[in-house]
Amino acid sequence: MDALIVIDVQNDFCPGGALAVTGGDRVIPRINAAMDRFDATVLTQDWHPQDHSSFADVAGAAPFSTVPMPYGPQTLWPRHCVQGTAGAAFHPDLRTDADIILRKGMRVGIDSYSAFFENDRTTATGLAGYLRDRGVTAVTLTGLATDYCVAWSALDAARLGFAATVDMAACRAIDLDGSLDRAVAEMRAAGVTLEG
Ligand code: VGL
Ligand code: ZN
Repeated sequence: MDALIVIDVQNDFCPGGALAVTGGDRVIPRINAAMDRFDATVLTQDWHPQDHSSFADVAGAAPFSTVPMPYGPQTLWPRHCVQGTAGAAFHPDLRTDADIILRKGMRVGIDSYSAFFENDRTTATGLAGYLRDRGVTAVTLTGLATDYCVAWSALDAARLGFAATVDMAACRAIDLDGSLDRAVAEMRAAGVTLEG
């Protein structure tokens, strides 16, 4: 069984949003078309409380700077995807007739880039169990952003034993200080297939 995982195609990551990814909305037609070709479809939604510790204004430091957290270095972001806001909603053109919608990043003290684990890389979201219960052995990842939530999800999928593919044409990157090149190298080294 093959699953399509669509990461964080939300207004705040699209043009005009609080943490806009260049061309973020351009991935939508390809993702919508792909949804019919998979046995299971998963959407994720970055879903932060308003006082989330990854927000630069909460931490009192510059956006895109890095601070130490108990679980490791954490990049600080402009406030984005606050629970229940228009920015946290899926882009209106995205198909939302998925099998499951997984929200992540809800805990104040820890970020969650990956759909599988919070940023301590050990606290599970439950997605692996869901996929295994559905008989899924292979996952294709799409969405935003290539170098953060997509890459971390792909690396975890491979680590968990799923055959992992990233459809690069259905992703767009933030690309902060070489983060895209690093993410691509890490994904290749982990055996993730990059296509598109
Ligand atoms: C993301 C930064 C902060 C992402 C989410 O979806 O890639 N990036 N929160
Ligand atoms: Zn976030």
